Amino acid sequence: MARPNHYRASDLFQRYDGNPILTPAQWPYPVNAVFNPAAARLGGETLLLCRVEDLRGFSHLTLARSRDGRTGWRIDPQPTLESSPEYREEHWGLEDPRITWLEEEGHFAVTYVSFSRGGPLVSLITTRDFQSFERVGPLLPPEDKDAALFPRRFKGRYALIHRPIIRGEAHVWISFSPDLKHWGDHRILIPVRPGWWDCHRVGLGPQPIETPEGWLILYHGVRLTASGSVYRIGLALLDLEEPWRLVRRSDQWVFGPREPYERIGDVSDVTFPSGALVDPATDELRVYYGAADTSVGLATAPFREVRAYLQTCPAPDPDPC
Ligand code: BMA
Repeated sequence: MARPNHYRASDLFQRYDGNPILTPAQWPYPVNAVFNPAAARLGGETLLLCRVEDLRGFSHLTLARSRDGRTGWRIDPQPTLESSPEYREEHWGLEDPRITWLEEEGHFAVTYVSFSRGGPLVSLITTRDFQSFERVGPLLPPEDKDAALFPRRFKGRYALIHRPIIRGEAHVWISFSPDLKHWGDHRILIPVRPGWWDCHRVGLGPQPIETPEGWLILYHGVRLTASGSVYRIGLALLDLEEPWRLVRRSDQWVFGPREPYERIGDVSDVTFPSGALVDPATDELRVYYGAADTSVGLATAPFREVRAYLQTCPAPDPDPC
């Protein structure tokens, strides 16, 4: 096993002083929890498409907008996207979206979990303006979660990162499609690491972010402990043109539950990253995350430093088991 490097990876990201930035108390209608938001930039504003859990325990998605991505959130007065009987796969609600801008299609792709009677599965909705939406429908069968598209094709094919559970194992996978409808060439991309902080489950965080060195991936890793699961955040780098190749992976987690709003909530000890944006003017990487399945937090890091840190991370062990 690799020796620990003594760089304190947990110093890379800073929590925003005003955390949590979105809470159920701010919501314009009664809700139980607001968490795991997808992020996008549109018309000079930051958009967060939040998972909102209602008082029956079902989730829908509601949009919040802000000029600076930190304060002054304007929240849609009612659910932006909610399940309806027409979409049977959304029987128990919509959860955990991620947003990717598809340049070639000229629209945003919102991948999310539809909670069907047969289990959670990955579905796709497209939109240009976050006012009108088109449901494409399920992409892959249950049980599957934590999915996002890459913003462009690779040798003619779109690529999707997702997290099926197969034989009880929860690794991150990548799959390919010529038309965003038919998926194949499925491969394990980021496996769980037995014994490590991410031994039990791993899942994609926000949509992949392109850098000159490769695709930056933030992922959540879960360890089951005597008092429940702990959800922390790690980093990985994928090859720019062959994204099924995992080039680097952080040994250490870079962020984890520490503050009361991350440690105490509906599900304790959860930091669940799901939206990220890079501000080109300030070189700041902003990561939006669900805190204890109850509220939304913001953590920031100098983008340059995150990329430099990844270069110090080892190439992954080809046989982590
Ligand atoms: C995962 C997902 C997330 C949730 C997390 C912690 O399996 O369901 O929506 O935030 O568990 O409870």
